[in-house]
Amino acid sequence: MSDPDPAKLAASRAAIELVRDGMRVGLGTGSTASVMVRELAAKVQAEGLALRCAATSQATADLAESLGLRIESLDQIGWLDLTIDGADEVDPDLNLIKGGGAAHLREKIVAMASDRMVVIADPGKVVEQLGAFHLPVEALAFGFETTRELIRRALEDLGLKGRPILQRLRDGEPVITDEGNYILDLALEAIPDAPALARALSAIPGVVEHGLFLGICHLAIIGRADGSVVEL
Ligand code: ABF
Repeated sequence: MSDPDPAKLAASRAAIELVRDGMRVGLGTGSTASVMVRELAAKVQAEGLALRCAATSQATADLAESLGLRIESLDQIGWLDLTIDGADEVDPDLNLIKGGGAAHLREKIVAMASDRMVVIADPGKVVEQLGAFHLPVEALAFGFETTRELIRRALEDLGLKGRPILQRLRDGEPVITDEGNYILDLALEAIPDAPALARALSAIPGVVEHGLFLGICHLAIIGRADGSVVEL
């Protein structure tokens, strides 16, 4: 594997300093979380820590297990002390957009099952207002076009620009999540009232989960290319 991005490495190293022997830890998804999982596996081995870990995606579970971390289901562990995950956007109040990696459903469940949810990111993820990044919405395949239309109408009611676009792989096939659902990306440019949008999306029956994480994150560790970090 090539050398990890220094900003992601700095954030990851600072975050795993929070991990103590015996902790129950949620492992995030994405390239930043992958760097953290590698660092955590090295720490566990070097310090002989006993951890119980739950993963937010099959990809993360596979990576963690390949590095010697034992993954259990969230229900086996029950509750977590700490979850460390990436994000697509972080605002000054620690509200997030997540789900660019199509894993936000499991990520949100794991985050909300944690005493502490810590985001690791590089400075490019820090924004004044959420919304430049496309907001992912996981939707059931059943009645998918109805769900898309209901989302479109909800956006219109809220005066938001943008339309729901089915997320596709390079070969044109729809992205299918770990739970077998589709992802709709909402290209909104800006989200002036994130709680109102979150409520409207959650009220649509075919919406399984959206990527707005409001009031869930406790700490964001922003790594910089020079190896330093800032905390939000
Ligand atoms: C997960 O991975 C997601 O919720 C977010 O979409 C993405 C961030 O990925 P990366 O660290 O690769 O930018 O944390």
